[in-house]
Amino acid sequence: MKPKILVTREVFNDVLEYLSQYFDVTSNQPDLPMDAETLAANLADKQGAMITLSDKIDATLLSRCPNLKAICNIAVGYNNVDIEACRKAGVMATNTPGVLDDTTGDFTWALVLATARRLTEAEAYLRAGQWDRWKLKQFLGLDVHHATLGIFGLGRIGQVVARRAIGFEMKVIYHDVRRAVSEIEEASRARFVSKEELLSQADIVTIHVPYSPATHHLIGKQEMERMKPTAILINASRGGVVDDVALIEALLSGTIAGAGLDVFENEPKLNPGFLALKNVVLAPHIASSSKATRHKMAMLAAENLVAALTTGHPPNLLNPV
Ligand code: 8YV
Repeated sequence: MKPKILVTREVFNDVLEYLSQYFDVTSNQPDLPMDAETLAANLADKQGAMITLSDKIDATLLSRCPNLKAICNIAVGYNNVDIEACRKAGVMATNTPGVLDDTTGDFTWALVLATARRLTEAEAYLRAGQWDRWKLKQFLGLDVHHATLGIFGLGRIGQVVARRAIGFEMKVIYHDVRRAVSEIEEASRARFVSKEELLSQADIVTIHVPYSPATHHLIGKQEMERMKPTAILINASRGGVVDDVALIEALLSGTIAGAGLDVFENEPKLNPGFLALKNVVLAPHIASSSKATRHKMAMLAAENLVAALTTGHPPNLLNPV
């Protein structure tokens, strides 16, 4: 008998076909929302699952799934999974590192340019039929070329973002919990600075750190007050790294000039304060969403699941014992 697995969200057909060679697959192709109770009920008799960031895996859920051996996240970030609880329950947890760095880095630049040059604000004005004449001082924005880019987190995605900045002839500074090795600093042409220096010197602050209790509200009221009033803040990492209430206040009061956001606290129910603001570019957590990359992510999660349940050694194991 094939092991039973659950795929919690709609995935590509060929990924399901691949999984079906090894498993008895229950999949949520209609993509119906699954609350904690539905997820637990569906997982109760399964040995494995392919999940997304909306599926919370904690000790309570695991206690209801005695057969579970592997949880494979279709994401590089895994703050939706309690890794320690998985370890205690003997459940392997995996993620999808590497395959989405370039695509997420590209999208970060879409946010940088759209925010700096006020693209969505200008488009809304045009679509509303308000464009009656050319004006010299219309939608004056921030120059990206030759500006100072401040990167929080020079990991895989932060490095991609830094390398893209070379084309804009920018000065790149970064801050991280640990200083990067010199090869990475050279390839990124990035200089290590303190958190305070980064905030006060950067024209564009972009965040590329994972979410954890240590990075909760890494950027809050105080940090925004250290930024230049002309600066913009970009977040394509995780909601919760930025204090959304403080950000809305900073955008309203002119503490900073603008923000480009792909992620929010309490997704998908973002703070309605954002919707009333003109100086913010908003996206529904799509930074990794190119056709090719989302396919690679789903296939890598599937490969992790197959390896976990057939060999016990998935390539992207997060909780080795
Ligand atoms: C995913 C992401 O699309 O990989 C991550 O950590 O944030 C995105 O690329 C999302 O998490 C889907 O689960």
